[in-house]
Amino acid sequence: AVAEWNRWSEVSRLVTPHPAPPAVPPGSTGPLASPTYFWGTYRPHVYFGMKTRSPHAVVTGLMWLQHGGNLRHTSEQNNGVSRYGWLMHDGENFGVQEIRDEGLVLRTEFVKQPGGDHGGDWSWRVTVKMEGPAPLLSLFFYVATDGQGTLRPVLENGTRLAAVAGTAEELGDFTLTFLPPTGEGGEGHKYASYNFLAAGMPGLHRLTDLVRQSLRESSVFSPPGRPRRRYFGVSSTGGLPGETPRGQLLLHQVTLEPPAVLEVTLESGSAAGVRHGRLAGPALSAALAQHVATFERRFEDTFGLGARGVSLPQRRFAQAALSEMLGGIGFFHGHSLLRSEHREQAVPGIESMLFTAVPSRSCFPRGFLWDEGFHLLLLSRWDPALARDILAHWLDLLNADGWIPREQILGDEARARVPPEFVLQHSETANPPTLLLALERLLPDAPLPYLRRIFPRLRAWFEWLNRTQAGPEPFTFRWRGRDTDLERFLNPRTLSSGLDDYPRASHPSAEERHLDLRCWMALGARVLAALAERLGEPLAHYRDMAAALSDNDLLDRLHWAPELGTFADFGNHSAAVALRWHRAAPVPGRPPPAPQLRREVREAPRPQFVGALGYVSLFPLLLQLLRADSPRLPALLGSMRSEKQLWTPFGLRSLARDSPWYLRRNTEHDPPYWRGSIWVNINFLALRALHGYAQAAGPHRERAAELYRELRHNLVANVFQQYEATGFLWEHYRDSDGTGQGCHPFAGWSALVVLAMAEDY
Ligand code: 6A9
Repeated sequence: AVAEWNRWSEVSRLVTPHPAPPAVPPGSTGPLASPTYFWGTYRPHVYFGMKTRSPHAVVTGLMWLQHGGNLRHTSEQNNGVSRYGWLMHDGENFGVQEIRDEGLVLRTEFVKQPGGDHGGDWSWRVTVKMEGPAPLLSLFFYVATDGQGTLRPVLENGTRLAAVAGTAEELGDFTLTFLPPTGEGGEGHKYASYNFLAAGMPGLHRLTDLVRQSLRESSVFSPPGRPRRRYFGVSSTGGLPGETPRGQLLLHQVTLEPPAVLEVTLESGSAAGVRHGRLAGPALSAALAQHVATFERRFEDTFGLGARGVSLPQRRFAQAALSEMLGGIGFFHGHSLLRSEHREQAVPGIESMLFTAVPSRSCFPRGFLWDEGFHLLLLSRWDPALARDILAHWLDLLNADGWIPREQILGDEARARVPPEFVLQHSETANPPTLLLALERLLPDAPLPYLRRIFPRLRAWFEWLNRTQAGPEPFTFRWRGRDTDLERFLNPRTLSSGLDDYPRASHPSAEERHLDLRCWMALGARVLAALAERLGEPLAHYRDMAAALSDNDLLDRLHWAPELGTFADFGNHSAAVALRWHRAAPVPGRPPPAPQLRREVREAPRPQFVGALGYVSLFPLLLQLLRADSPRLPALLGSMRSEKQLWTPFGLRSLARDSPWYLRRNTEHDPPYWRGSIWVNINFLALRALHGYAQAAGPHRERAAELYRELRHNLVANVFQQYEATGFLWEHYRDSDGTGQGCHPFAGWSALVVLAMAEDY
């Protein structure tokens, strides 16, 4: 009975919010407290859309269809949309995006205008042009409710949805107006056909299907004096059968031949008294021009790239990298699905809301814990208040134990984009505490009341890490939740570390000590000590811990591998492992069994240091725990600069070229990931550290300065060159030729290149 009770209480703690007062004060995200952050492009998983920061927000969005092609809506990769991304976005009031889709060029712009008590007004302008022959093009503008609010269509001539009058809880009354299209440059009348759809909204993740299923090739486009053409138009006879609606969808379809300019305005009922005319046409052009000028000025004031003589194409690239991160900020609501060691079935997590940037609008349009710390390094330079707000949202995800799930898959829309095997968040799984890296930067200018609110939560989170990820000996740490299936992987992964397939001890065990985690804990203790000091709270605990974890002799004793000449993990390890094809014995009368790739261990594992030179080995340098006069620095700098090991003309590769795991697959289906590729987040840490060592007096200062200069040049030049060639930032870059790899666009931590360009660490 006692065991039963314990199990029950552990599961219930898992889904109980932490008792500390919320870091985001109740009401502070709403339209009265934060009017300029109420509406935003907080739907990074669609090419163009906006919503409010409300739990059951009204959402707006755009789909388009080149007749004969595919319906476009959610941000994808490799679907023929060869480029998309925000060229300018200030994270608050304005943005300009360019999309290229098989000869079609769309420019999507928005401007917000304050006024009233419900987040003010906004306007959209969508400009479409064709490079090459112009097919018939349909643009679908929609508005939907999800759980609350009502929408009323205002029709013109029975088929043109001229406006939508709506009302919702936090948003109040509003009017969305679809202005008639005009020609290029906003001139003249543009011939167009119209369709409209009013339907029950079965869930936001079903929107694309709903619209696709309602298309019928029965509409006719008949411009005066020209041939008539049939096209696919939405019709209420279509739709998804048998689903109970969660809200309403109203959709306005405009069909025309590019070029054209289309404008949409949202006017808030409560701004009626303060508005000076509608924000459309020439007024919208003027507002956009003014925002562009302000953005340019603010970008230069913040990063000073012009003053350093950075070329215009590189400056445009840097603006786009920052803008994609800002335009990638989302507002999510819902709960995660959790796996507890104490329960068979998935446990629904705490109902929460999260305001966060995302690593990638196409592949990973949701929050990731350690990615966010890197995002905040950049965001905190552009808009410290925004960065503080995002950090506070993350800290409010803390449960009673002090745990924050690594990947935030909140709600159906987010869940629809994740393969089922990745959905469950495991309650023993940590992730590097990079939020503290960001806090270290925010600390000097952050208001005390804010710091006071977040302190208890940071403390609880750090204590959770300290308690649950403790290693086998004092002052050692071990990532929990490594893969346990020993036959399946060349090297069992360590997803919690963020470095997924980076080679660790071949046989996961409780004896392991992980170097990177120990360094993260040293950094965490240092930042908490600084925070406690700023608040006048007791700090001895953190100061002592930081001192112990930064003690270079102790670090040497626990992690310096004399036989390898580097720092390393320690664990039960065999270097003699390989994947081999296996065929089970055939059973008579049955088809021959399919061969399987299985791991063979040719030499028994034993407790030893793990010889896998790469990012993990560099951590004492990366987080600047090594003293500037450390006798270990030359070895680390040497491995960094060696082309046989980590150096490439494009940045530092993740794993040494002479490592047995270099570019090795982990299973038949898992290509190498952190086994050679160049990752911008770690290269950024390297630059930051080299910059630090180049500034500190010590015997290795010159060498550090030299590496710093070369590495910065290589990294920036390659990420820029790949952007010019492909139009995207990428998840990681191939070490042999610098080619962008993995997901794109990936303006998460790859956008840190902006700080490297600005030499702002
Ligand atoms: C898979 C498949 C397209 C992996 O950037 C987010 C994370 C990092 O935190 C981590 O360090 N990425 C890195 O190793 C991507 C993780 C994606 C996991 C979900 C779903 C979707 O199909």
